[in-house]
Amino acid sequence: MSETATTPTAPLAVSARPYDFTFDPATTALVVIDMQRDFLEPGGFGESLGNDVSQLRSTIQPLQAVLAAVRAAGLTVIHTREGHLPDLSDLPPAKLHRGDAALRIGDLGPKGRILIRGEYGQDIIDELAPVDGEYVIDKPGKGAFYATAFGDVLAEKGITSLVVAGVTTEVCVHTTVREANDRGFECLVLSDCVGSYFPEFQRVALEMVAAQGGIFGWVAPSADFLAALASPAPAADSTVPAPAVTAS
Ligand code: TIU
Repeated sequence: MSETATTPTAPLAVSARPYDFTFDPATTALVVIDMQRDFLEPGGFGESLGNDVSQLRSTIQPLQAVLAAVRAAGLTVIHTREGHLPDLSDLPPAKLHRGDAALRIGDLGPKGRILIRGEYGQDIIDELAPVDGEYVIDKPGKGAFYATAFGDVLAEKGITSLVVAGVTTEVCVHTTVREANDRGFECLVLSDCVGSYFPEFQRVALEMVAAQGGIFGWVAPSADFLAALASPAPAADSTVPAPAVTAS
C-alpha cells in the first residue's frame, strides 16, 4: 500500500512530557473515557454530585478533531461509559450511599435514571458519538479494566499503547491509566482532551502522570499528537517497546 498522510509510518513520535512518546498506529488505540451526558450535561450524575458540568465542555472540540484524525488514520477507537444495570446488581452499596448527592444512581432525573445503562443520560454526547466499527465498553467502576471486556479487546487487537482522553481527569482517566500502566500498556494522556470539574485537580492530575520520569505515562496537548499522526516520516532512532500485556 502506498503511503499517504493518512496512512502513517510507524513508529511515530509525539513531543510530550516527560519525553517523546513513540507509537505504532497499528498497535495503538484511542480510548475515550466516559464522555457521557451524565457527566457533561445538566441534570445528570456529575451535576447531582454538586459539580459545575460546564467545566468539562472545553474537551469536546479538541476531541472531535482527534477522533476525526484517528478515524482517518485507521486507529482502533474504544469508548467507555460508566453505568450500572437497571436492577443495580452491579452497584456496590458503598458507591450508592457515599456522599450527599441530590439524585442517587438509579433515581429518575431529567435525562432518565441516573447512570443506568440504556438511559439517555448515560449515553455518549452527540458531538462524540461512536461510529460503526468502534468499541463501546460499559463499565461499573471508575477504571476501564474492572469487570469489563476492555483488556480482552486490547489483547485481541494486539494493542500495546493507549492514547487517552475523556472525563474526569483525576477520577476515571487516572484510574484507567493506572490500571493500564500496571498491565504493561504505554499511555499518552491528551491534556486538552481530558477534563476535570476542578481546575487545580486538572493541573495536578496531569503532573502526576508525567512526574518521576513518566511514572504512569506521558502527557501532551492534542495538537502534538495530531502533528505526529500527520507526519509521514518515521521517528528517528526509536523503536516502539512491546510490553507484556496481560488480559484482565
Ligand atoms: N465524579 C467524577 O469526577 N467522576 C466520575 O464519577 N466518573 C468519571 O470520572 N467518569
